[in-house]
Amino acid sequence: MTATDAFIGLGSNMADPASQLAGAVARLAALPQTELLAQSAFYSSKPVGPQNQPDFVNGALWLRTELTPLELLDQLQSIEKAHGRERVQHWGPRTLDLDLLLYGNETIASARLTVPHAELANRDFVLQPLLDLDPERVLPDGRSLAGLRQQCPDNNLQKLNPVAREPFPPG
Ligand code: A4P
Ligand code: MG
Repeated sequence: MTATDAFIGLGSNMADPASQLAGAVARLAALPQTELLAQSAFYSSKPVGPQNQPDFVNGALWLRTELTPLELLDQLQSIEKAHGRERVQHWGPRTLDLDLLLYGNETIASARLTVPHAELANRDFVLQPLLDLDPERVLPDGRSLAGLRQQCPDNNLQKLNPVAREPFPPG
């Protein structure tokens, strides 16, 4: 079975967001048939969507996995559930949101899954953590993350204290 590089976006704005993200990183690092290659810095950001909610903390992970995209989505959703995630309001507050941002160079459009993530190009709190991990990365349609970052709206991204594990290139 060949392994595929997958990038996961993490977000939280409830119940101590930075520790929600840290807990999620530990769970993602322990996924079966999956290796954690690198972790971005965490950033605070102004909410996109309803404004009457706290700021978010966002970050991203680089995984190498033998799980299929849907198997990975199942795992992400069960981790969200373990963190007490309840789906109440679209784009509303959440204890933990895990998005499959990129899966290799694949484009997926199915009922449960859109990859690359539908809002990736419009979100500095997704693009900047991805750029931390892989500044050269290009989307399946040929657009570069760096080019998208220059054009996307500003959500007052602030880098938080360095996280325990600094990004490192995959071996
Ligand atoms: N789904 C489809 N594609 C994917 C994918 N690539 N990754 C489906 C994960 N899930 C995907 O998600 C709804 C459905 O999307 C899932 O059942 C899955 O089958 P959800 O998380 O339950 O619903 P939601 O919150 O209504 O929408 P969604 O799309 O997750 O919201 P987003 O786009 O994640 O946005 N502002 C800041 N600053 N930082 C944030 O992190 N996040 C959101 C949520 C809004 N504003 C934010 C932030
Ligand atoms: Mg989501």
